[in-house]
Amino acid sequence: METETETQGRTFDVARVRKDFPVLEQTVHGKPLVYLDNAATSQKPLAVIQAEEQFYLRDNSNIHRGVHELSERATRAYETARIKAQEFLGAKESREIIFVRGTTEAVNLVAQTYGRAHTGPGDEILITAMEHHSNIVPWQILCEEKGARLKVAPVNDRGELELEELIRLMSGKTRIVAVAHVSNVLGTINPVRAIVEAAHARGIPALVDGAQAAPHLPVNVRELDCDFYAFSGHKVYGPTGIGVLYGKAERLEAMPPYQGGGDMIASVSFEKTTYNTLPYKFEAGTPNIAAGVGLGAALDYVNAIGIGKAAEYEAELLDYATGELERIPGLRIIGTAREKAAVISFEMEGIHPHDVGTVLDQEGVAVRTGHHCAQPLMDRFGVPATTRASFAFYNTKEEVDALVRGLMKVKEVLG
Ligand code: C6P
Repeated sequence: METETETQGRTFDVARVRKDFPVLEQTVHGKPLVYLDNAATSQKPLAVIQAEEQFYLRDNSNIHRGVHELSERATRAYETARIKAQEFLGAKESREIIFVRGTTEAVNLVAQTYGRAHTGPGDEILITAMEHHSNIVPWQILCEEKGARLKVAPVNDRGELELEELIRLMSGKTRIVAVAHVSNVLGTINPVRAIVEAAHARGIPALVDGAQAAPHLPVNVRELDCDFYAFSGHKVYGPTGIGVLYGKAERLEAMPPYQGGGDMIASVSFEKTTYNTLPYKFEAGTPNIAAGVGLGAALDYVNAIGIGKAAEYEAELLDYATGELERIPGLRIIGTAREKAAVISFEMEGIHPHDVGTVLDQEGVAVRTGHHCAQPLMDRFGVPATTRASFAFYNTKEEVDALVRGLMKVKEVLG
């Protein structure tokens, strides 16, 4: 008789994929590790680990500065990663790819440059109720500084964005619309193409927080037509400390620089400094070069897997896990959008999420508990915290079964 994994294997060879992730082959508290905290950070395939290692073993040098062989190699590797990111996002030009530390820095960059240049007293910044703190707080800082107002579009009880309300909130005072492509708590996939279109029809630029989308959905910034798109390397099977801000060239050209320092200048004198061309104008100082190289390897890896195929497989896992969790008495799933990525937040009647997570950990099952950096969304659903299981293409239905067994244990111990 074939196992569940073998059945899945006809379309997606998860057993083979898992071999690429050495970290998955371990026991935790004497139980096989079941890693379901992928929305926080995903695990890294050997190809990524080796790319970073090889960089430090062979090519380590600073970039854009030296004429020597190592510096040229390092520069080539870093700039090749930029082209890979360009292709991954379907951007028109590689100079539209700004390397940053992650999604958080990308949003702060836009708020502090585009935002500061275009926002004044009485203006509005429009976001949604399902944003991560990193797509809320940078805008609040801007609003506070400029005397502007943060407007928030609501979500319904299923955790879907109320699109008509969002569009109704767009006004002549709106300076930017900033929305998550996929919610890190609810898994909701937002209709970003429609949002961008509505914003543009009113002359408003749009930023998309793609932190939870880039690892799970095919993304094409030219089709979305968004002005800015941000994602983090560490969620897309790459290293921490590197991420991407995509911006349309004409927007980036018109923006003031973010930070001052080396590499972002064309010339410096005490009287006047002129700035470098794109993308370097926004990349002051020595970046995380090895992580950039690792991100390039991660994008190669994801392309080889095929993000569309991975998305189909993850959708299958989501269906299975949703069905299994719904059968557990007293468990309520928060976030039941029709368009959903493989993230399941839930609460268990009478049991604090922190205790759920602690018991699951003893069973080898890693989930995240807490407010998931989305406190306003917790308030919207009237909960202080949730337990969240988030899946990647290396997870299996057997691991979903292990989660369910762990939750039965939680009920036995704490229920
Ligand atoms: N969410 C989670 O467990 P950084 O930390 O810069 O790589 O990504 C920030 C971020 C921005 N937007 C969304 C939608 C996110 O989910 C995250 C990170 C993690 O949900 C860590 S809090």
